[in-house]
Amino acid sequence: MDSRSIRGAYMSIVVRAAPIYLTKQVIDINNEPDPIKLTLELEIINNAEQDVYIKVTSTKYTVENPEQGSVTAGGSRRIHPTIDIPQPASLPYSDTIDVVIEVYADSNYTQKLTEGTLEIPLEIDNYEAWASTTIYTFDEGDEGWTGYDSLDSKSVEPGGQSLKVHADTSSSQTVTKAFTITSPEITPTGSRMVVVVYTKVAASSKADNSIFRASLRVKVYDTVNATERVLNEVWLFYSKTLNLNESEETPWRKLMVEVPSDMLSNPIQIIIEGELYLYAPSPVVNSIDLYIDHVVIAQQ
Ligand SMILES: [Ca+2]
Repeated sequence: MDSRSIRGAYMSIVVRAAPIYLTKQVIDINNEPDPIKLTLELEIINNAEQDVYIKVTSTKYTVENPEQGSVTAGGSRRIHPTIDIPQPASLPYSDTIDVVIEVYADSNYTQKLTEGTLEIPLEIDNYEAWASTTIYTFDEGDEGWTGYDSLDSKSVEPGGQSLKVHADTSSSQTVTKAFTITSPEITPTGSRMVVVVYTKVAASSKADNSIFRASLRVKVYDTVNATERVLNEVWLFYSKTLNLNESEETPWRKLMVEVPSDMLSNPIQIIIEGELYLYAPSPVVNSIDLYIDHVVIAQQ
């Protein structure tokens, strides 16, 4: 995956964050609980000659799952710390989250080797209430979006629909399916554009020790210059193992990104691309479905 932003190097430990954290993390307040739960995706690359253990803390906010486990010598692993942010009293709300990456030599987190801090700018607002906002619900059809497999009755809006991408195994034990879902052309109307995408994934296993992965990237494409930029990338299933007759469906998750202002000169398209991966240890029909719904294009 394209994880380009190196935000800190601690001895020979490198932390890479998704591209969005280079700029700003936007959070749309709609459907958020209190506290808001912000899950980050960070890649820890351990170039040291010893295994290390990673703990994630913050001086400002509570990290729900601070102890993130080991990263082997010479290896890398993606971690997903969740940060609790109390609902602000008024909107818009701006702050900077300090994400402290602590590196330990032991699994009891007592021998600290080093630490470093990622500063992630944050803005919380009701983007759906911005003056110029389009919401694609897909409840009446695909609304000009392409690249999905079918419309499905799972929906953020009760009784509505979403876009679905499907993959399954049959005789082959490993299946990898890439997909690219593209919006209709969108004309920028102001100086800011925030994009919110609701997504979920569901997997079903017909054999013990089946493995599922699902990754997703949000990109913006300049239709005049034919250039594109990755705005965010996440794993919905990082490496999910299910056994015979087990299934799992995530809740709806929100991907929230701001389109950089220098990409707002020409008509753009939002591209949601990703990869589904399945492994079945025997020739059975394992399946995985990824859903896209309630895409908000907020402008002001
Ligand atoms: Ca819908």
